[in-house]
This record gives sequence, structure tokens and C-alpha cells, in this order.
Amino acid sequence: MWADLATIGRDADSGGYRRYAWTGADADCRTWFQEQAEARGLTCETDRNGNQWAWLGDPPPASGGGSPTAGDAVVTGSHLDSVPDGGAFDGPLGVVSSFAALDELRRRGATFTKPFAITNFGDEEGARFGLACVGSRLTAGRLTKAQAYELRDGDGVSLPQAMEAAGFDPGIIGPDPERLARIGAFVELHVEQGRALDLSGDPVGIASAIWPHGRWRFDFRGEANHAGTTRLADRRDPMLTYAETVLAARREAELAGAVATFGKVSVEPNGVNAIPSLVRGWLDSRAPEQSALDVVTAAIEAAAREHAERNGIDLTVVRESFTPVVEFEHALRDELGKILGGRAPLLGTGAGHDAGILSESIPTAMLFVRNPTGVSHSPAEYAAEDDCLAGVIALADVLEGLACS
Ligand code: HGY
Ligand code: MN
Ligand code: MN
Repeated sequence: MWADLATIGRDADSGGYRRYAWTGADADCRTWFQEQAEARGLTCETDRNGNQWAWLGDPPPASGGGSPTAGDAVVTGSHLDSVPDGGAFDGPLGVVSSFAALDELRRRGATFTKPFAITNFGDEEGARFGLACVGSRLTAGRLTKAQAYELRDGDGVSLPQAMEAAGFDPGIIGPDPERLARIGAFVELHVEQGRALDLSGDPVGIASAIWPHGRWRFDFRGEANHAGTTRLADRRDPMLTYAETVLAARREAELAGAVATFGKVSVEPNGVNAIPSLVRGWLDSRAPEQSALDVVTAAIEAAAREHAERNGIDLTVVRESFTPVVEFEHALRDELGKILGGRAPLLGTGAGHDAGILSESIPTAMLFVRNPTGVSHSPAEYAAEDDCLAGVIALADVLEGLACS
């Protein structure tokens, strides 16, 4: 299963993955998901927002099982899209482990007493359109159709245009409360994006919370000019203000106990011998509490405005994505702890997930699998096979405890 998926969307040079929403690689991942589902006799459907759901179907009445309207379905899954040159595990480990956990439950002869499904949520990384968790946000009603229609990729292609080109009808996107009302619990397994489990020596952990985090676009507008003939005193160079802002971001993050990253930048006209007219920088900032995140982002923007003022640069700042703090529901979190017999420590994370977005609508929980280096959003992302198998067994134990007799 893992090997079949591993070749999809992988860049030969970097070894990283480029599985962006509504592209060919995304379509190939969706085909892979459908094949895995159908090979297990699951009914695969794609919801109005492009998320894939593979249903085991309703348990036979004899088992006293619920029905899809009972609101007690147990769902597990994750996402298959990636950041640019992302690693093999972020997302796919959760989806592959879901299918493997079902195989394990069948090997155990477990009997489902609740409806069960495996999901692939679309566009979790927001690598193409800049907003994280588009598929789950739409379904949870945390992104409106109008807002989704405003999303553009770097080539100016809108989200609806991209969906249409991929054969999906963007006209039907929107909240899906009926679907969420069928679900009693959603559990997402994910590779840890940090080293807490490596430090504690545990193969599997349970999520306690997700830090509040967001993405802000800084547009620094200056004056294009000749790199060789323009006196320094006559320049309005936005690259200078951008650079000063990047340094300010690191300083303010250290002061606030937060993290701040300018990982993406675009320059116009992007010529070696031309002073830029426009530099766009995207800030990703996160903090353990909302108050710290507010402090650090306000301080970074204030520093940027001060430098812009001094350098004669026009600055606009737009918040493109934001996710408030997530405290996973204690009852489900503790149920997982009980099922795993205290073998899995609780840990927080600075990484966003679909389980975080859905947590406002339904009870959700997460399992983390040890990542020995903590590296993620990189081709170097890695998890040992033994730990991945421990994750599958833990997920099977959890699903058996939640959905089987
Ligand atoms: O950026 C994140 O936190 C997640 O990987 N989408
Ligand atoms: Mn990610
Ligand atoms: Mn992820």
C-alpha cells in the first residue's frame, strides 16, 4: 500500500512531494484511495467539497448496530496532499494506517457495531491556494462558498476553476452538517511533527491541543529601478524592508515564546540587476496561547511598518489563514488513553490538522507516531517502520474500542 502511494507526486530531484490540490498528482492520490477502499469492499464517495469517504456501510441490524443517521459513526483518516517538497508521512501515514487498521480488525474478527468510514480530506496543506484545511473547513462551515471562490493560486487560477478543471462541480461546495451529524468520533493518526515522542521514548502519543496559528501576507511596494545606476540614497527598495521584517520576526518570536517563519517570498520583477517594485512575504506564526500570538504578530507588523515608513515603502498586510487554539475533547481523548492503557503520553502540537478544524463540530482526537528527528515539511521526514506498525496497532485498538463489540 505504502509503496503504491510513494511514487505519486514525488519530485525526482528533491525527493519531496508536490501533491497540490486539484492537480494531476492529487487526482492520482484520489484514485489510489478509491482503489484501496474498493479492494476492501468499502463504498467510496466524494462529498460536495471534494473530501473522499470510504464507508464500511451500516452494520447488520442483528448486531444491534446503529444506522448512518444514528450519529455514532466512527471515522478515521487524514489527508494526502503535501506542502512543496513535503515528506512521505505527513498525511499519508494517517490514511495508510487507517486502511491497515481495518485490515488488522478484520484479522482479529472484530465486529463493527457502528457505521465506520475512512477519509481523505482535500487540500489540508493549502500549498496551492494559501488557506489550510480547505476541504474540512468547507464541510464544517468554517469557510463559506464565497470565501472559497476568492482563493487564487500563484498563477491566478481560482479554486472553482481548479476544481472544474479536475472534473468537480464547485457550484455545490458548502457546509455539510448532515454528514457531520452522522459522526460520533473522528480519530486522525499523524506522524509527529516534533520530537516529544523521541524524547519520551514512546512510539505513539495522544494529542492534547493544537496551538493557535495563522498565515499573513506582507506586500512591500517600492520603486523599480536600475541596480547599477541608482544611488543608494535615491532608492525605495522593498527587499530591504522585507529583510528587516524577517529579522524582526525572529526577534519578536524569541521575545514572545512563539514561532515565526517567512518561508515563502515572491519578488517582482525578480531580475538580478533590477531593484524590485514589489516583494511579497508570507509569515507563518504560531504560539502556545492566543495572547502570545497576538503580541508577536502585532510586534512584527509594527516593526515592518516602522521600517517601511523609514524606507519610503508602502506596506499592506493581509491575514490569509487562521486557526484558533484547539483543545481536543477530553472525554474522547481520555477514552483513547484508557484503551491504550496509559501506554501513550499526551502531547500538544504547533501543527494544524483536519481533526482540529472538525473539533468545533464533532468529537475528534489524534494519535501521533514517533518521528525520530522531528523533521517535517521536508523530504527528510521519516518514521521507523516499527513505530508506524505500533501506530497501526494503536489505531486498531482505538477503533475496536470505539466502534466494535
Ligand atoms: O501547517 C500545518 O500546521 C499543517 O501541516 N497543515
Ligand atoms: Mn503538514
Ligand atoms: Mn498533515
